[in-house]
Amino acid sequence: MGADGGSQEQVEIPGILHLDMDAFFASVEIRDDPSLRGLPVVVGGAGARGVVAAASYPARTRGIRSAMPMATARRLAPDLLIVPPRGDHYRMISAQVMAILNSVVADVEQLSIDEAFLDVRGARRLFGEPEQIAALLRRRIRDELGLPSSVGGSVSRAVAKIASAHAKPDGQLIVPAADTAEFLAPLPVSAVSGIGPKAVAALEKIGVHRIGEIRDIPPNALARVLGPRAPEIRRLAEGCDRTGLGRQVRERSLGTERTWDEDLTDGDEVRRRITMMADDVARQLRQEGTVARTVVLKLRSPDGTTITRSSTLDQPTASGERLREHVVALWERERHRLRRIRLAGVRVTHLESSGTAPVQHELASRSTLWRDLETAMDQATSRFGAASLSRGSTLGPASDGAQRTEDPDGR
Ligand code: TTP
Ligand code: MG
Ligand code: MG
Repeated sequence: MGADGGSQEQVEIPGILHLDMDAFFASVEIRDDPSLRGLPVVVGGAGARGVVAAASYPARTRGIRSAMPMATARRLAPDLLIVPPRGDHYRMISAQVMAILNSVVADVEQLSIDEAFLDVRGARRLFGEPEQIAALLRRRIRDELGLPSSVGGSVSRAVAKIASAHAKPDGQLIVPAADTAEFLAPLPVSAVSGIGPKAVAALEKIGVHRIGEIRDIPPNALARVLGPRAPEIRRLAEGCDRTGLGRQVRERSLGTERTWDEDLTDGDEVRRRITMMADDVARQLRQEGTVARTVVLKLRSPDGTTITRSSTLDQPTASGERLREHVVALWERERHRLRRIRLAGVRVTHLESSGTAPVQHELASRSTLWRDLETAMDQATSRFGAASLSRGSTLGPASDGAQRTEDPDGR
């Protein structure tokens, strides 16, 4: 670790923490009424249609879980103690928990009422290594609020979340970067947040039960089962995920679209327009320091028929050249469906901060070339305005000689 110098070393510190309160609503009720301690307690509606919101750990040893019908819980534990929920009270205590986290760590991203991600890499000088910071946070929550919590730590938010679940109840587990794949390997695939029952069933069909087995599945087969998230989940299984905070905004998208007064009927013209849009979107990505994993092409004909097609990249990118390749390929595939185009749009989703996204290793020299070129274009654009520059292939035949001619019909 740390062989590649300062910033690499910084990335390899397991300083992404996930803190989650243990049996949150139930623990609050037990704190406020100590006679409940050690008993099978649930918080939830006691009526015929009641559901378990939270179950104390003694209730869990009887098989009781959140979201279970109360009738089922009662059957599992006839001595069950049911406490009606007090939403405002839990929200107030949640705010107290978050205040403690924010008093120690600058980068806190609250995820739900009882959990947050923290990036503690900047807090080390003041408070020590991630293990010590995790212990400090848990101790303060215990001392000041009388509540148990658990913390997981890793180089990646996804692994930190798995580690906190692993550490429960009332524990902490910090997974060093080099041990990540080994830690994940024996865990069931359902431990990965976002792999739901459907994906679990599909993975089982191809013989994958544990996270480690994901590594043995060829990329194409995995993509068929997991869709666009396949590359991300493979990287996770390989211990290579480095996604930090701020990914909560991932459903954000960014893009541009245009409607024309006169329909576009010339396919090459459409192609030039969407190429320019891809460049524009890439420039927006670079301006805000993000990279995108998915690019979406939208086309509408005058009669309102709309086609939306997306393509997932193996590596997230902010390169106009990469986006262009995908958008043009989508267009080539769909162009026979729409004779006239009234509206076209290019949009990117699955955004990540470019600081935390994996570096693009493959095609290093070519993509470096493009990145340099595109950075130069950004600088020129900010000095002279967007109209001053566009790539050769958007300009049509005259200037195309300067470009590589990957374009199948050469214009
Ligand atoms: P969780 O953190 O998912 O669960 P938990 O804190 O009860 O237990 P754990 O120790 O496993 O973290 O949810 C936090 C609170 O959100 C939980 O105490 C009650 C509420 N909640 C519901 O109301 N319904 C649900 O289905 C779930 C999962 C949680
Ligand atoms: Mg919890
Ligand atoms: Mg939670």
